[in-house]
Amino acid sequence: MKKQVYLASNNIYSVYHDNKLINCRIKGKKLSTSLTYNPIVVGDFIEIELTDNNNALVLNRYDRNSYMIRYNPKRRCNQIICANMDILICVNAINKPYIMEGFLDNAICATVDCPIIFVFNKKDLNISEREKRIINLYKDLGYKTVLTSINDEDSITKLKDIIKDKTVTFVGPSGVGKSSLINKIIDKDLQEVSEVSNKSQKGRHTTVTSCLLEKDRFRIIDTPGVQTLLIASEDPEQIKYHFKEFDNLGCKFNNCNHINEKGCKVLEDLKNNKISETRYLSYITLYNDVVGRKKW
Ligand SMILES: Nc1nc2c(ncn2[C@@H]2O[C@H](COP(=O)(O)OP(=O)(O)OP(=O)(O)O)[C@@H](O)[C@H]2O)c(=O)[nH]1
Ligand SMILES: [Mg+2]
Ligand SMILES: [Zn+2]
Repeated sequence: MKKQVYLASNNIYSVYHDNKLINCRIKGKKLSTSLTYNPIVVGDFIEIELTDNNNALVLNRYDRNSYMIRYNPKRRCNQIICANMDILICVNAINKPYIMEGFLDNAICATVDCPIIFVFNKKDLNISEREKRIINLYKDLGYKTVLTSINDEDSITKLKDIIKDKTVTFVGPSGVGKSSLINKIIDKDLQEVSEVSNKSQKGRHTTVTSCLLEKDRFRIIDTPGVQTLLIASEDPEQIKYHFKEFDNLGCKFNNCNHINEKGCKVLEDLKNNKISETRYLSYITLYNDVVGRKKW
């Protein structure tokens, strides 16, 4: 039987069978298809075999249509966060906590084979010039951006229109309001939410495991807040292609990495303010991250 994973925790994967959640475990120790340490994530489709009414064995995992991936520094390997979504919704708050620019760029790099949309939540709070500039930067780059507040019905309707009839994943730092938005969209008090600390302005990591929630025309994966989203280990020479404003073909040499090469079109565009300094800085940080990691 082919099933989709709704919850994944401690190597137990929950799927719906006969309208109830049942627990699945991997048959044997490892899935042959897995290269990351977590072989199955929420959103994955798996082939299962029932062992009784409440339990099943996982026989296989189907190929993913899309996924989100990051580097896990503790385990020193890549980690898949979620799979098979139609849209990745990167949620940030315009205030409390304020936006970490690098996070947005890392989220773009982490999203494989599906579009990313930026939601800026808590628009009822004061917005600073800095936050305005950041939002406009991503809008001008061509990313869909939506400003929301759980207290503003019109903005929730706007978000609903974008995500209905699709499977979407909400990712973002802790405390930005992912679960609050989901509660607004799906059901009043489905997901636990808690206040951002006044002192540190950080969230309290209220959501601790990812889960797929559905109601009517909405299917949303809620994920725990992530403070840093390190780029997955890949060929450092590929990172430049995640930056859509980089004129990779306009460079003198087709293997240019836009770091200190003479006649580099990207460096020229940077000098002429055609490329934002913060975006370029993000690129260099990501590039050095991956190169540095390869050394040890
Ligand atoms: N002012 C304001 N506060 C909001 C809004 N949305 C959420 N909050 C508050 O922000 C706090 C954090 O919300 P959560 O939904 O728990 O945030 P989260 O992103 O799910 O956090 P984690 O589960 O820790 O990743 C709560 O106190 C919410 O009431 C909003 O639109 N405006
Ligand atoms: Mg949450
Ligand atoms: Zn170049």
